[in-house]
Amino acid sequence: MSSSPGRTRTRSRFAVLAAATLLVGSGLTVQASLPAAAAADTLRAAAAQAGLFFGVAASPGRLNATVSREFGQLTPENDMKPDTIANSSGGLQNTGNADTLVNYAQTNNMLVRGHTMVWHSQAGALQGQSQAVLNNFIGNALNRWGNRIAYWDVVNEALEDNNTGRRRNQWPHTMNRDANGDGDTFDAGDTDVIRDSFIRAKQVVQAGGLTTKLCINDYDVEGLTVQGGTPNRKANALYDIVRNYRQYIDCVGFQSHFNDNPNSIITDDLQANIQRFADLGVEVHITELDIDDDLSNNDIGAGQAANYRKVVRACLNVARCTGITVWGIADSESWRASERGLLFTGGNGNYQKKAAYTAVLDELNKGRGTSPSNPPSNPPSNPPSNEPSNPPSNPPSDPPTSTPPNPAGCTATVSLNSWTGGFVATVRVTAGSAPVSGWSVGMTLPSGATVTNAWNTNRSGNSGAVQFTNVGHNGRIAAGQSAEFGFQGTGSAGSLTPTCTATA
Ligand code: 9MR
Repeated sequence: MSSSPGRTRTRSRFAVLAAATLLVGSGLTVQASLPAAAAADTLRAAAAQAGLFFGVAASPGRLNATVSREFGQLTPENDMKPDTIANSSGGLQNTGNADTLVNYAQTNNMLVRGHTMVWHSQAGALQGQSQAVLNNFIGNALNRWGNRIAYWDVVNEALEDNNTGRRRNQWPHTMNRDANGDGDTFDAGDTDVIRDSFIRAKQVVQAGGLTTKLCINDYDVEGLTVQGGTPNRKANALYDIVRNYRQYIDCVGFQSHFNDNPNSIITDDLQANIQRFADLGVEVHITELDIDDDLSNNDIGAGQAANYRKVVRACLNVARCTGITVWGIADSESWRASERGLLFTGGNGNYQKKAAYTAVLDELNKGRGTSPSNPPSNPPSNPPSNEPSNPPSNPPSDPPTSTPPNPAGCTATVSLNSWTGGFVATVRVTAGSAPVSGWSVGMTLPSGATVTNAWNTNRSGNSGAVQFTNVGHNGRIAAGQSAEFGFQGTGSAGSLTPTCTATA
């Protein structure tokens, strides 16, 4: 299972050499996709060559030589959580361990991810407090470490378990108010702890001229689907949050604690899901990666090393997937030691590399690229950047436009997120009083608007009258239920009026 550093280095360089020789020997030119540099022999160096960070979660007691050698980014596993550093008015306390970690990262040229501010768990003295107190804590935490923290998890785990797609029914989310009872929190007088916390964080970042990026982080949001091909409603709900509040949110964390739970498996549409978030213009990170070594109950079937390879490849293939963090160094020191989910065995600084380590290093050394079944990212040439200096308390997204309800068949609604020169449209298809087994949505784009990219749909046409039909996994919709697809375009979308037809 394990290999010494020397053996790993020799093998990696040899593999690259062999690949290059093969191509030249067969009369082909060496492709640009081959790594230009020699294969790196640490995770942090290999990741840096590929243009992303590879990090680890740790506590001060685990800061041994392996950490700074192998990892280019550090997340405090527990030491920046409110139950350690917040008092009941949102002031800071007990920041010693957090300072130790930030100092260590700075000394060793590692990025830091702050973890975490607004969370139902480990809230300590913040538990049950008001948005004003949360806002105070957000400001204090951001300002204490400033640009020494590259990314902050402002909101963590806001969505319920069991793939319901709902927000948690626990503080702080129970503070949300729908003042006029219209089913959303977008009106004057409404509050939404996610939006309001991000608005506060963005104000602090702007007021202080900070470069810190503001992230939302969650688990079981990694694939477009969960086991059995069911749509991942939790991922879709996170996507809606990021789309609606895009102007305050810079990055999305997929925790990626993969295990046998039907909602926590590695699905083949992981890359497509990373891509659709990236297409909103945010950075995507794999933030808490560990992979159960006993996946006998799920439908993946491959070993741990192959599963690690799959996850790393999915990130590498999306340009805006800019970092991967494993949730600990060695199995024995993990929060789920019995599942042996990490890259090293051993403990207390005396670590041995597992096959999963070698697989990750090898995959990182192959660099970025695209697989044929997953087209490259087509990011907006002019991504939304309209962050106001004084953000409004109302949401940034345009209100949905809709077709009239249809008794049977289906209806479609479009939500637009527009910026100068481009837009992202999210289309929700809802079955009427009977289930549908396929659907087709048509709409006419105004002149000058062109679709450049679409996901979760097949489309015909790029401008004028454009038709979108279901793909394999989202054609069947139960009565009253919905599926979503999206597309990105250049120009102005105007107001789109979709028509929906149920197909056989
Ligand atoms: O790994 C952390 C463990 O040491 C703590 O006891 C636990 C307490 O809730 O939190 C663990 O980290 C969690 C992280 O903060 C958020 N996502 C899930 C992680 C694993 O439970």
